[in-house]
Amino acid sequence: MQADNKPAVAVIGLGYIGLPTAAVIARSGSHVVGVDVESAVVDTINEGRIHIEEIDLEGLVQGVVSRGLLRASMDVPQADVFVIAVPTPFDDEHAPDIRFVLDAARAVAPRLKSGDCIILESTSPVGTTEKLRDLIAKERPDLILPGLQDGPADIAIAYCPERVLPGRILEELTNNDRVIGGITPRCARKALSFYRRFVRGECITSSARAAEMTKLTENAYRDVNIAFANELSIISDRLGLDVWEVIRLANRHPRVNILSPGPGVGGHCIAVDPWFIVHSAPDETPLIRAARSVNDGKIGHVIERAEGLIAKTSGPVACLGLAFKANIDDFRESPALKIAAALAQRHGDRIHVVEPYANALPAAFDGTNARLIDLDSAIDACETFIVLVDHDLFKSIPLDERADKIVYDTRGIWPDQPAQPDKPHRLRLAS
Ligand code: SAJ
Repeated sequence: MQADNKPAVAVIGLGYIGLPTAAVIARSGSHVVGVDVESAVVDTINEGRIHIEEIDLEGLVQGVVSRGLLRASMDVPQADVFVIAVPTPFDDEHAPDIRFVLDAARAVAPRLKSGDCIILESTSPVGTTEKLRDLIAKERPDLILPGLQDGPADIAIAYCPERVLPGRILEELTNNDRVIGGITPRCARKALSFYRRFVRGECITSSARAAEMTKLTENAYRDVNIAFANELSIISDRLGLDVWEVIRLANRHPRVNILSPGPGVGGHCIAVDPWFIVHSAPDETPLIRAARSVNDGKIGHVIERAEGLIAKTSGPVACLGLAFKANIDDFRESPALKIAAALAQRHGDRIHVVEPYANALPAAFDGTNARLIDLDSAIDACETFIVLVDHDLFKSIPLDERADKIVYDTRGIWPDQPAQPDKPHRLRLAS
């Protein structure tokens, strides 16, 4: 414990969640050591710079590093609280891979002393926090661990999922409610006293298993609801209806709130986490599994519809956007990128990509003749527009600059797009 009674903290994993978390904790006055296996990441942070894009993060990191409250290291130090925020990917069979969590626990084990608290924040299948506890028990037989023996434990272990939205991470880290699941109620209370130092949202305590399931449930809920919207868009296309109008009208019902269809679901959370639930209860998850398949299937549907449009038109085609969602520079697991790259593979000479967040076309376009161009050039050169991402830049194109375009709008950003006589105007729908 520091002289001012604030806990010394180690944050293991300095990615999209770990780095902002480390910086926010440091801002509250604790000395934080961020640990990462990448030496380049460690060096960057120690220079007060950052290796990821997130609004306001660079200034915060610069401030806490220069005040000596945050430093990065490749080694786990001694600390009072250890926060683990490492990736939990899945393998080819969609089975969760918790290897990095267990590696982190192994690295923490030798540093533990009585009174310490370990908190896992990585999205994890139910039971992972107990596996982490079991690993520590093996590595440190000298310590009493929670839930294994009667009486007070030496170490508190809890699960507290992150819930932040990329692009709003700093605000949501502080203001969102947090679910804090202890292996025992004592563990939960210990972790609660830590989070209260920097979280303004409400902190609710529960068990580690319930907290693990809560995180998976949140993202599966969103996936299922987006799948409903995507299925509606395909039904509307079949029936010749404007899906955006149908949703707008249905949402006027006081208990209906349909999400937005799109070209598919991207990112590393919503398209991944539902599989963790399916994997742990394969026979009980037909709905969650079907949602995944509808959302993944939407990509192929959009490619097929776009192909039809390209076949009916001539001249250059502008694909608007590559990011997995609006106003971010993250292209990983992006449906927009998959669609634009598939079109480029088949019609490279005609495909022009507009992506304000890219300096060059990603590797998926290698070997194609597709070109990255700016929006003004696309407006001048392309008669056909395929909207794949709802970036503000695209939304702001006024009607008079696009009225004569043939538009396939998978995001519904231009509801005022006029029908063109002899042009397939229905393709402006998210069909
Ligand atoms: N999308 C749609 N239609 C919609 C909403 C989203 O097609 O109506 C698509 C987006 O375009 C994107 C994907 O879904 O491709 C996911 O985007 P998102 O903004 O819904 O979510 P993420 O992946 O950026 O962040 C989610 C959040 N979870 C929930 O909203 C339940 C965030 O709070 C989590 O912290 C994050 O996952 C995570 O790390 O788990």
